[in-house]
Amino acid sequence: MESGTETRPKVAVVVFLLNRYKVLLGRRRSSVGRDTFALPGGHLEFGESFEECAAREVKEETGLDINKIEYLTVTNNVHANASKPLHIVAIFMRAFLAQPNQMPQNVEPEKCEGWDWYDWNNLPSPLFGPLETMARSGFNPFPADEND
Ligand code: 8DG
Ligand code: MG
Ligand code: MG
Repeated sequence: MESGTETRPKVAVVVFLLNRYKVLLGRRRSSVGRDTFALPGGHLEFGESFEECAAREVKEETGLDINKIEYLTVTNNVHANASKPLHIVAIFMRAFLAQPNQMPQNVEPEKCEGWDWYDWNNLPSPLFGPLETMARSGFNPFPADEND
């Protein structure tokens, strides 16, 4: 196998951080999905639970503390057009702010232009591919009883 080519899929954990009817999104500066709006998240580390990975990635990328972390769904994504082909199994979680008045910080400015809250009914464009596909399919990350 050519050096630098991935030989196995990677596992990523991605978080719908919910606040009223808004989600936290940031415009990516990373090579995969550059300039698109995406959720906080990153790669599962050895020995981590999905919940631990969600809390760690959100903290590392936004400085926010989250709770009520729950599994939602999984997608299988082959990014054939990336500079280096990538195959990612993405575990989607949802969570809420541990302290409701926390403000997101752009802790990794080399990877993200900044974080902001976006209304689920008025999402920015372009969304990162896997997120775009989910939103278009009618997927809704909010708990069934959340209606404000
Ligand atoms: P790490 O070094 O912190 O572990 O990784 P990262 O730099 O934070 O990874 P990432 O690219 O932000 O996320 C890993 C993969 O997750 C990404 O390459 C593709 C997949 N992924 C999706 N949807 C989303 C999404 O909405 N947001 C993020 N961040 N990743 C997503 O399939
Ligand atoms: Mg990360
Ligand atoms: Mg990330």
